[in-house]
Amino acid sequence: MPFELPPLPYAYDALTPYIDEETMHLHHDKHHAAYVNNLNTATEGTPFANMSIDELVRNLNMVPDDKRTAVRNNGGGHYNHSMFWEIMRPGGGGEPQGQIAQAINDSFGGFDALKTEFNKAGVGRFGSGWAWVIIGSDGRLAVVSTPNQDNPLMSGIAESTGYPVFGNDVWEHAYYLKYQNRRPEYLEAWWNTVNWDAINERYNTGRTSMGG
Ligand code: MN3
Repeated sequence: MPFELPPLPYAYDALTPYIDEETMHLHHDKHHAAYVNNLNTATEGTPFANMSIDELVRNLNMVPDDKRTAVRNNGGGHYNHSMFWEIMRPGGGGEPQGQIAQAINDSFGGFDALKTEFNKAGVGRFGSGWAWVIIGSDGRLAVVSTPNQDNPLMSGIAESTGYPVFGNDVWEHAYYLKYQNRRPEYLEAWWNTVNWDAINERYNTGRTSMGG
């Protein structure tokens, strides 16, 4: 099978009390696994099966019409969740570190302002989707949100495009067992899980890929 479910890079209970163990099992072992399986079914026997997931979500316009929706939803799901596990860690959170800290100050005027804008984007996403911090075409960071499993690499398809430095999953499957309908509480608590080292790595990758 060309696309594979990456193992969770820490224990299932490692993000407690912010994200509970049962949610992590369901989210990784069932939801993410389903995106990978469905993506493999949709791309089986096609050249898209040999692309990296990054390349695939950047080139959805190359996918034939009859497969594009399946690849958009499940390829997006695979990319987004692979990113999501990476940019969290046990003992995470705190103030931004490294180059991203400066970029946050330059683009938002400070971390508190970023959190306010990001949480608002997450609360404001009707139904299911993601809140993101992207590198925009002007090279600055910006907060956007996308519906479903779209992501900002899907140029020509997503509502907002750019390089996704990090994002938070606001589908109910990400938080409902612990937070029920309290999405704002989940968004606030989630900052205690972020892995600034991994976010700095993605920031550098994004700057390189955008030619800046
Ligand atoms: Mn999810």
